[in-house]
Amino acid sequence: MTATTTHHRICPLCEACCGLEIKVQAGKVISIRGHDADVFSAGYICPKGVALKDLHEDPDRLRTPLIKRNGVFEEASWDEAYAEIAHRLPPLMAQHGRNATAVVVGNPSAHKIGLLTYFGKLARALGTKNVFSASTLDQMPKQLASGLMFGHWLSVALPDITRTDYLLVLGANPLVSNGSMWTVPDFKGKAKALQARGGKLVVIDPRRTETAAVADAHHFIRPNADVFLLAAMVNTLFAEGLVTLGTVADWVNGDAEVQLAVTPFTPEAVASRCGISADTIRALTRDLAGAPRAAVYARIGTCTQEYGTLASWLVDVLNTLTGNLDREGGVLFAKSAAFASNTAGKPGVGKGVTTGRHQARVSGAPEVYGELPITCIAEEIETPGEGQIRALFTVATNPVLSSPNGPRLAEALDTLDFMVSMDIYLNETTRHADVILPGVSPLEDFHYDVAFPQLSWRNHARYSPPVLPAAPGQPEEWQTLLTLAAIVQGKGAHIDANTLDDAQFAEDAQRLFGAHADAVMRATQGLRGPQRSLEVALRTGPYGDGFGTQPDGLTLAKVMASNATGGIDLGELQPRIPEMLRTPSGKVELAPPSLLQDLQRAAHDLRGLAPDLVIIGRRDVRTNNSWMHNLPVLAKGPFRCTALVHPVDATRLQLQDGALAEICNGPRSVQAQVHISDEMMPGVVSLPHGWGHNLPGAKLHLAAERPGTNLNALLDDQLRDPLSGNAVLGGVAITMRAATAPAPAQTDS
Ligand SMILES: Nc1nc2c(c(=O)[nH]1)N[C@H]1C(S)=C(S)[C@@H](COP(=O)(O)OP(=O)(O)OC[C@H]3O[C@@H](n4cnc5c(=O)[nH]c(N)nc54)[C@H](O)[C@@H]3O)O[C@H]1N2
Ligand SMILES: Nc1nc2c(c(=O)[nH]1)N[C@H]1C(S)=C(S)[C@@H](COP(=O)(O)OP(=O)(O)OC[C@H]3O[C@@H](n4cnc5c(=O)[nH]c(N)nc54)[C@H](O)[C@@H]3O)O[C@H]1N2
Ligand code: SF4
Ligand SMILES: [Mo]
Repeated sequence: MTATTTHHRICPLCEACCGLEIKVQAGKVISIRGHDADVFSAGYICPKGVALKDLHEDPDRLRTPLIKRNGVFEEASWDEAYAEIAHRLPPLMAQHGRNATAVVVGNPSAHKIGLLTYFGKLARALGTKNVFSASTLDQMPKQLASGLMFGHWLSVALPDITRTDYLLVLGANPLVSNGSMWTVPDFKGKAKALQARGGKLVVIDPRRTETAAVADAHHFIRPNADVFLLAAMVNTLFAEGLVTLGTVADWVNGDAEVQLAVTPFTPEAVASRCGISADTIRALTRDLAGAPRAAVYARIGTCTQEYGTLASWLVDVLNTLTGNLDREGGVLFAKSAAFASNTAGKPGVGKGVTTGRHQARVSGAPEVYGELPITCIAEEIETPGEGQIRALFTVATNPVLSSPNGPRLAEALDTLDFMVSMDIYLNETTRHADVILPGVSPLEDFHYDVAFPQLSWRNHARYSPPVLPAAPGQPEEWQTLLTLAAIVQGKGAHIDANTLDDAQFAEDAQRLFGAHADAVMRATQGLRGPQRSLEVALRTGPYGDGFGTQPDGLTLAKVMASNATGGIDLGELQPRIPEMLRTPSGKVELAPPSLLQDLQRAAHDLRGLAPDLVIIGRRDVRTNNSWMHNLPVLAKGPFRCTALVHPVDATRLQLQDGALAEICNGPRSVQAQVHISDEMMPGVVSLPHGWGHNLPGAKLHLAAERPGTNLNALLDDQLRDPLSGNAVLGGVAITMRAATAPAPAQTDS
C-alpha cells in the first residue's frame, strides 16, 4: 500500500486563513480537515476548505497557457504565450503611450504572496495611471477611513472578541463569510464564548442573517442608512454626556469638531430614514457606552454604499468616544510579524495618506492609494482620446461578474486591441483575453499571508510549504509577473525571471540596508522571489532576529519549522497607541476635513425620501464570489441564487415563491427566482453576487448547469462613494414584477 503523507496548509480561499490538515496518497488528496493543533484556527474549517481538492482536480482548471487565434483559444507553451505578448504589446505602447494600458487585480491576489508582492512590479513597469482592483468593489472605504485616522490603510482597529463584553456588528455576516478586514476563524465559537461569559452580540442588518440568528438582538436597518444611525449614536453620546476617550485621551485630535458635525443627526431626525426608532437608537448607544468593554465592527454592507467611507469612519469614532479604542476588550491593532507598515520606520508618526494625486480621465474620480475605481474601466475603454485604454491585463479577477454593469464591461473588453489574463479559468472575463496565463493550484504553492496577520484577532506567524509538486515548466505566479514586467519594458520574452529577481533584490538590499547589504545578501542566499522577501520581512520585523542582533527572534526557518505544530503563536493583541500611529500629527485624527465635508452630503440627504424597494447582496457558505461554482462539493445542494423577498412585498407585487421575477433598475433588468422569506426587512430584496455563468465562451461546465443570475448586470457602474471610489452595490432602488417567461430548471438537485 502507498504511504499516506500529512501536510499542513493555510487555506487561501477566504480571510479566515484556517490551518488545514491534508492527507495525500500516491499524489492524490484523500482528505482535508481542520488542523486541530493550528495555533490560530484550532481545527476550524468550512466547506470551501474541503473544496481545495475539487479545485485541484477540476478538469476545467487551466494547466497551460491559451492563445486566441481567429477567435478560438488554442493551448500554447509558455514560450509561445510570452512571445505573443512580446510581439503585440510593446508596439501598441510605443504608438499610444503608457496610459493606453491598464491593469486590474482581483480578490485571490490578497491570498497569494506571489501575486500580492509582485503585482506592483507589473503595474510599475506599465507606468500607467489605469490601475484598478477589487478593493473598489469592497473595502476601499474602510481602508481610506483607517488611513485618514491612523495613518496607514492597513491599520485597522479589530474587535478584541475574546475579551469584549459587547459586540455591535453592522453590515457583516461573519457566520457565513468568516469575517473580512478581520481575520477571525470560527466567529461562531467566539461569539458563543462571548455570550457564555455574559456578553452581548447585537447585529444591525436589513436581513435577519445567520449571524443575526445567533445574536442577542437584531435590528433591521434601511440599506444605505448606517451613516445616519452611526452619526445619531455619536450625537447621543455627546448629548447624554457619555463620551470618554479612555486611555487614548492624549492621542486624539478632533473630538470637538466631531461633536459639532453630528449636530443635525439627532435620533429623531434619522429614525425614519434608518427604520429604527429614536428610542432604540438611544438604547443602543447607552448599551454600547455602558458595557465595561465594547467593540463596534462593520463590513461590506456598510462599505459598498453611497456613504461607505463616512460609515466606516463613524464606526471608529464610536469606538474612540466610548473609550474602547486601543484597549483590551475594545478594538486593538494587530502587530504582524512581517510586511506591516505600522511596525516599520519611526514609531508614532508618519506621512499619513493623500488621495487625488491624479484623476480618472473620463469621470474625474480621484486616485486612492494609487488606484482608480474599477467601475471606470468600461468608460475608459470606450471613450476616445489620449489615454484611452487599448490593452488590459487582468490578474485573478472576474469583473464581468463581480463589477456593476458587467454586460457593458464585457462589450468594452471586446473592443480592446489586446488583453492578457492571469487566471486559472477560462471564464466570463478571461474569455475576452487574447492570452491566458494560468497560475498553479493552491496546493502546488507555498503560502504565507501578507495582509491578514495585520487584520488578525490574535498575533501569529504561519507558513505552509507546497502540498504537491507543480507540473514541470509551470512558472510560479511571481515569475510570470516579473516576465510580463520585463516584456512591457521591451526586454523581450526570453529574460530569465530568476536572474531579474536576483538583480532587483541586490538593488533593493543596497537601498534598504546600505553597508549591511552584503551581509543580507549572504544571509538570504539560496532563497528567491517572495520567499526571500518574506525572510527579510520576518527577520527585520517586530519579532525578528534582526539578522543576528536578536538571536531568539524569528527567521523564516523557524516559522517553517513550526508548520507541523500549527505555527507560532505571538499572543493576544496589545494596546499599540501611540507607537503604531503613522499620521503626521502623531495623533488619532478623529475629524479628517474631507470626512467632515462629506458628512454635509449626508446631512443634506437626510431630508430626502428613501426608495420603497431596494436590492442588497448576500453570501452563502458554499460560494466564494464568482469563481467556485464549478466545484462539485460546493455546487451540490439547493439552488442558492434566489431573490429573497418579504411576504408583504411578495403580496403587494404579486410574486410567487419559486417563480421567476423580473427585477429592473432603469434600463437594466435581470430575472431571478423568488424566495419569499420573513428574514428580509420589508422593502428590501436580497440577491447574491457572483452568478450568471451562462455567458458563451466560458469553460465552466458544472457552473453552467445552474448558472444563476448576475446581480451586477442590474447595478449601475456610475454609482460610487465619492471619497473612496468604491462601487455602490447595495441599497439600489429597483422595481420588481412577476416574469412572464416560464421558470428554467433551477430547482434543487
Ligand atoms: N453586487 C456585488 N458585487 C460584488 C460583491 C458584493 O457583495 N455584491 N462583493 C465584491 C467583493 S467583496 C469582491 S472581493 C469582489 C471580487 O471580485 P473579483 O476580484 O473579480 O474576484 P472573484 O470573483 O473572486 O474572481 C476571482 C478570479 O480569480 C481567478 N483565480 C482564482 N484563483 C486564482 C489563482 O490562484 N491565480 C489566478 N491567477 N487567478 C485565480 C478566478 O478564476 C476568478 O477569475 O467581488 C465584488 N462584487
Ligand atoms: N462563503 C463565502 N465567504 C466569503 C465570500 C463569499 O463569497 N462566500 N466572500 C469573501 C469576501 S471577498 C468578502 S469581502 C467577505 C465579506 O464579508 P461580509 O462583510 O460579512 O459580507 P456579507 O456576508 O455579504 O455580509 C454583508 C451583510 O450586509 C448586509 N447589508 C447590505 N446592505 C446593508 C446596509 O446598507 N447596511 C447594513 N447594516 N447592512 C447591509 C447584508 O444583508 C449582509 O448580511 O466575505 C468573504 N467570505
Ligand atoms: S473559513 Fe473556509 S474558506 Fe475560509 S479559510 Fe477557513 S476553510 Fe478556508
Ligand atoms: Mo471582498
